[in-house]
Amino acid sequence: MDILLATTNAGKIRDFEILLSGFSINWLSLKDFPEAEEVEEDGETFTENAKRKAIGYARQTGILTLADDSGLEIDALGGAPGVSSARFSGAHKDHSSDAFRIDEENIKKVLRLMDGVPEENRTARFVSSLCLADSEKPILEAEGFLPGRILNEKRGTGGFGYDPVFYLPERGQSVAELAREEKNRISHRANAVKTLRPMLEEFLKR
Ligand code: ITT
Repeated sequence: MDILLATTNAGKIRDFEILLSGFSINWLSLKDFPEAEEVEEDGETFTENAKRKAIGYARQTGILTLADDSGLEIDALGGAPGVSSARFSGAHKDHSSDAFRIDEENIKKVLRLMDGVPEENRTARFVSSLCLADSEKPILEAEGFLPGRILNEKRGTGGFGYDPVFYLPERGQSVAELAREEKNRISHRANAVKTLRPMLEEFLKR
């Protein structure tokens, strides 16, 4: 069976290469549909945006589509950047070549807003919402979380997005300091895929 993994984010694609191995699925990417237009993400929740992306790309391509909407919720900022994580600094991605610079701007804004916030109030979580949909409706949905803390400065060079400022106290490392395989054992996205996996296996048997 063909399924389109619909994301424009190279970091997510690298994570999914590990997370989605082992399914008997022919995974397609947006490179296979260069004419597809980016779907508007104006929902109020990760779940809603994942649904919009999955249905939006399925409608354009006629292929079953898996989408991920994800981001960072910081308690001291009332849950921000939340669904605005990708555009927190105000910069919007036009080409993937800008992704690194946009991540840097987003991180700078988080560090600025968190300046002076005491250790005990720096709690946060990563969230990943997954949706598999056809052109009409969601078919499977799953969510995963990763709790942690916001650092005072960047640490590590791996991963993408907010990984360098997201600290895992029980490991004594930021997510950007984890090996790629390690991140993909414990991440919010890994936890969402853990929930999705049995449902997807069941769906493939139908
Ligand atoms: P698509 O919608 O095309 O998938 P996107 O980058 O716009 O790409 P989102 O709207 O879901 O994706 O935004 C996700 C934001 O959260 C973005 O700023 C990422 O850098 C950040 N993010 C998501 N997962 C992350 C992870 O595993 N580590 C660090 N940051 C992450």
